[in-house]
Amino acid sequence: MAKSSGASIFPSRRVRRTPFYEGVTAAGMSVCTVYNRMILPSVFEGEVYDYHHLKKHVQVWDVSCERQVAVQGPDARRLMDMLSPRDLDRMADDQCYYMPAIDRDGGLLNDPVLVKLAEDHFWISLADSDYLQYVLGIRDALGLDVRVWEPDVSPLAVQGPKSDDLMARVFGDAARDIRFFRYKKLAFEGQEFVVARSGYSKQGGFEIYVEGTENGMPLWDALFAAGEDLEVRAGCPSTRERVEGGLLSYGNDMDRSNTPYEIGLGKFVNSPRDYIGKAGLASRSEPERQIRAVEIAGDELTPIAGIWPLLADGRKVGQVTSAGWSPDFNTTVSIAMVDRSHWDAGTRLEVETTDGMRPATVHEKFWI
Ligand code: THG
Repeated sequence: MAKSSGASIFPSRRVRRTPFYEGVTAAGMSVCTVYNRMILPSVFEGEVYDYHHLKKHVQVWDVSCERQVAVQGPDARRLMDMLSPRDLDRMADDQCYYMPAIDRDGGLLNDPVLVKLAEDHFWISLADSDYLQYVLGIRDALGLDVRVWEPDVSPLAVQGPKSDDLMARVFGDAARDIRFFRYKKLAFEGQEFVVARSGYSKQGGFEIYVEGTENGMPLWDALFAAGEDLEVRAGCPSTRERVEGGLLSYGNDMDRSNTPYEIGLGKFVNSPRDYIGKAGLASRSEPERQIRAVEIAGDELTPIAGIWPLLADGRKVGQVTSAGWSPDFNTTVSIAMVDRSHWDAGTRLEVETTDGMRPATVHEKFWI
């Protein structure tokens, strides 16, 4: 008999609830995970239902767990210049940058979105790792005059093809004019929020950086009231959709053993400054392995939890780190780290899944 997975999470201050907790519970959150020590919904109606709905309509996602590290003060830019491999000189005042965060050796510590609020004020929108402590350590070691803290800011994502219509109804037509990875400060009930065109899906959409826990549920309710005829639903990042799109997940697809070059972010290693890790990275710019899209043959597999080894002639040449059945492409799509010797498009491999060996093929590109 299959083991029950019917356990629930014990209430605790260590596992934080979000400002939208009441909303996601009422909307039928059926599975959740923990990310940056905060609840992150994983499933509402069902993984396949949620996936199709995301691609057809519009969803509101509680991604509060994308916590911000706020960096503000006279030395804010000096601190960011130490942390960022990406050149910040041309970053506009209303811009967001996908930024590899690295240690001295070039090992990845996080892959945040950096939001520039002002010359002396940034938010680092984190993936799942305790990067705040690293930032504090660098600040204190260098004795910089800058405040570093976790503000009461909780991103709420609006994703899907009808995102523009829903956002225009709640924030006005100005939302439609926001460009990719840019933001505007838009008002809801007298409160101004940073609203960016970004998000962890390839379906288009926005992220509202909701400041003030008390503002969470009024905004949540307004989005659902305004979007009824758009068939708005509560949603969350979809593993299959983000794997189709090649969106990486820190802790799954990469960790400190990887460099930005290995995960395809070499293009974001371009800062002229002497940032931490510059020398370490310099010797690692020709990686021996890299992220690849890999198609796995056969029918739907038991979900991955951990890694699936990739083999060529019985020898390990990589590992699959994220995978899921794609209803639209009628195959199992995956993200893998593959050795140079076997990373060319079309290379045929074998993957040791939870359900046994399966044929696998390195794809030219991700699916969407
Ligand atoms: N939004 C915000 N914060 C976040 C995420 C987010 N923090 C955690 C996590 N997601 C960080 N990781 C990513 C991974 C991919 C992208 C954003 C954050 C992403 N990538 C696009 C792509 O690869 O196509 C665009 C990258 C670019 O070229 O600029 O969007 O989602 N606030």
